[in-house]
Amino acid sequence: MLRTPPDEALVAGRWRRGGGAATQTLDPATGAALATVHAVTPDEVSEAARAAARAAAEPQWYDLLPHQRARLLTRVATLIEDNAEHLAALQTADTGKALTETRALVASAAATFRYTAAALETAEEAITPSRGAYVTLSVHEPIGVVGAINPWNSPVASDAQKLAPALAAGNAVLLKPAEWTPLVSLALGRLITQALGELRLPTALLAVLPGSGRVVGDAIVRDPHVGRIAFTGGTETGRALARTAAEKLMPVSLELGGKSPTVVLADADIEQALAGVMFGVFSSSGQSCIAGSRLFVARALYDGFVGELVARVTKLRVGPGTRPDTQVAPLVHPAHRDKVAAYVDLARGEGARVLCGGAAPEGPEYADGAYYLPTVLDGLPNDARTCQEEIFGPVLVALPFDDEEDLVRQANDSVYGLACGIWTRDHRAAWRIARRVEAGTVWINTYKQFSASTPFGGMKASGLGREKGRDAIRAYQRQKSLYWGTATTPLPWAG
Ligand code: TXE
Repeated sequence: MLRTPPDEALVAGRWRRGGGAATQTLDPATGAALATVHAVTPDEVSEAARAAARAAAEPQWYDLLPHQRARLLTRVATLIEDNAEHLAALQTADTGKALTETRALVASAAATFRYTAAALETAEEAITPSRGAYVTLSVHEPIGVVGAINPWNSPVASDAQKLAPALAAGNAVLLKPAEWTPLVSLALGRLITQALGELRLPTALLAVLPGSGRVVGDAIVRDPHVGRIAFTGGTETGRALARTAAEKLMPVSLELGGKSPTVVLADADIEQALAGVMFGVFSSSGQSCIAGSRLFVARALYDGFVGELVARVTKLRVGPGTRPDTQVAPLVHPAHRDKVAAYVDLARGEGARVLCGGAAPEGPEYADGAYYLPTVLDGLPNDARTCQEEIFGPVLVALPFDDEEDLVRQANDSVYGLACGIWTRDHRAAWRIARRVEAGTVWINTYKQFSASTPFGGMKASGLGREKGRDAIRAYQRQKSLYWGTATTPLPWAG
């Protein structure tokens, strides 16, 4: 029996029912109601932000040395590991994702906390080369209060990617989960408050504030105590948020959408490429910013490769996330499934061939869930809307290319620049293409691998800034320079 967290938000260090509107979260596999969650109000956001600012300034937190703050992160990592099955089941119920995927996301959340603790303990400040009678140091200090705003697709992992470095940096954090999927963030918040309590740290260092983006998200961004925003979500939302942040001259990091090219060269290992292309776009039912949703195949291979791909895609197992053999689980919400279906209708209108999928699966086991069949389209030019806009569902569009120039031109002909996959045995071609494609991450003979130690983020309309890696902590700090005079003679104006 799945335990859902109580209907309580974490405001100013205390768990209590939010004073805003109630929403029902749904299990997208069945359409059944999972839990009721009350949103917080803008006044509660303000209360949480004030309390967070006080907590961030309290000596028992502010004065901790890095290795002491790291203890909080390692404790959270252990608590996540101890509760891994529960968190994975909760995320599967809330987002629909397959258990194999949510288990991996929970493991990655724990790894992020553990890695960030190690990075924190080993991060060094700089003594810069002196150019006079002084010693110069460059040091980093917390910002104070950070807002972390996340979407619905991978909450536990995207929460950890922001919370771990923001806390490591010495801040307090206001976390806003997405409207459709608040449960895992609320459960994670409980674990972090437990760790804060055990270490006798102020619980107001974390707030978990469910509610809509328009009301709660906006209140977080505008709050005068909030000095930095870390955002993952849609490009238009990110742009709007950056405009508000500009008024406050507040730094933002934006992890936004993508329409990532995945490229099969003529000499590719076909078996690997077929599996990699399918995994790259259809895992998470395509609801992944890094989904390899535009497939470019060398023209000589095109018909054979796409034909075999379609034969295999039709055999992918579609089912509830809880079934161990499910490969393509339901989408997050019926409304999102309808949006994806509308995109496929648009593709038909643009003249696409629907090679497989293009509909919800039939049968009583799918009737009440937000299912959509994995879909392969082709026959469209790269400037069609279907090839340019992020669909965020199990929809792949295939295009041929003639040569490397043609490939790079088409791959870069996109507002996005998040990721790219290259399948080839030619290491020189892989190198050339990897360096020429505008993408924050390039995978060569692999796809969707992720590591806590490797920076992640987008170019162009895919975002600003990087998450993960050693530098993630620094992105949540302010840099300060210190000059320490060593002269025994007075400055020129003395006397
Ligand atoms: O994202 P939103 P949505 C893409 C994907 C998807 C589309 C819309 O194409 O179909 O975006 O998804 C909060 N001020 N991606 O509607 O609206 C919101 O409450 C402050 C790509 O879910 O961007 C949620 O917590 N916050 C993506 C978060 O922002 C605001 C992942 C994201 O919501 C706000 C998800 C505001 N004015 C969707 N408005 C990826 N790159 O992984 C909304 N929010």
